Amino acid sequence: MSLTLDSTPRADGFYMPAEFAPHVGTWMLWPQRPDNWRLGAKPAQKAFVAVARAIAQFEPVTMGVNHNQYANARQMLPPEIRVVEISNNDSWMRDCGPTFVINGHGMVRGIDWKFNAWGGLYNGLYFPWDLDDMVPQKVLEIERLDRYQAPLVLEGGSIHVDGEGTCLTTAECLLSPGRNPDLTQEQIENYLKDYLNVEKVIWIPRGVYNDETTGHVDNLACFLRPGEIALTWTDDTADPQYERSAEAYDFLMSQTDARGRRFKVHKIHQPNPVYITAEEAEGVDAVEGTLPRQAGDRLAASYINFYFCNGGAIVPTFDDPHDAQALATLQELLPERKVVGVPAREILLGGGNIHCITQQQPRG
Ligand code: KQY
Repeated sequence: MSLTLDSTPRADGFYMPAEFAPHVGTWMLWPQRPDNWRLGAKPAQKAFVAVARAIAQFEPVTMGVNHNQYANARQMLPPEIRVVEISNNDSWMRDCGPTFVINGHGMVRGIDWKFNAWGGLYNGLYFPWDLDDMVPQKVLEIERLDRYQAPLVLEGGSIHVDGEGTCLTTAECLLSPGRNPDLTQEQIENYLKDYLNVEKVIWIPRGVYNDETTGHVDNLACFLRPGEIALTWTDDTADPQYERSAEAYDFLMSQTDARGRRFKVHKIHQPNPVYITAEEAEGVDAVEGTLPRQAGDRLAASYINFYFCNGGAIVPTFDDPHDAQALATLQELLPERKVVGVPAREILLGGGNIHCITQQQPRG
């Protein structure tokens, strides 16, 4: 049975654990829409398979797939990956999927946020998004987990928690007019406190330059452990990312977390600027209502968009001279895990990266 509850996680003693806490598995969705993924999503499907395989070395993976791609996904994915039919508009499980919460007694529930494709009719990235919006309910039904319905438009990529009372987000994203224009910052913060059960929300001003999510935090910064943050960085003062990363660094250094700790911030140098080629742009169908892809557009490439799984960290690589340093630095910072690089340009071309296409289901 999966009930819809009318209380909040905070009222019931549930909270969102950090991504680096133990998982029972990972959820993903299969890419297919030709107006977002080039060449009918064939290259993206291979990249998603590589990510799923990398995660499956560490924990079980479930792939949700539309009915008309079931046979193809089943055949492309190894047998240890569970494939289930879940209708969806696109494949961003981090953003449209449930946020799982746990209590201290082994129980797990899910938060079903409102999803409007990163900005609804104001500046959303495609229309419609009704199938994506039903993904949390379906995942929770499959797992027989109870569901909280949050009265807030929010994607999972716009929040990170340390599991000890602190939430990281960006003002650029959560205060953007396409999401909750009728709510004040204080009201949004109170919802985050009630649903994630956190004590403190850290509002970093802006996310990554040209990020089509309007500045999701998961591309800019993440917790490595309580009190420690990794931040995407560039030393090139002429790069528009420089002032965003410098602003985030200065801001984070001025803050303390819910337990009063000052943050230790580790800079991870970004890849060289990545642009869509003419060939890549031509491979994407032009559809009114979907964000167009144009040759020369700068993509929001960042190593921070990586995913923690049990004993591992799956990190995007870009065939870039900075790849090796990013992997080595993350490995040094996460000695208890195996850091695995997966080529991710095809995922980046769709507007996100490895963190955006994955969703952890925590162990209760
Ligand atoms: O979380 C993300 N980065 C997803 C972006 C959606 C892109 C749709 N084109």
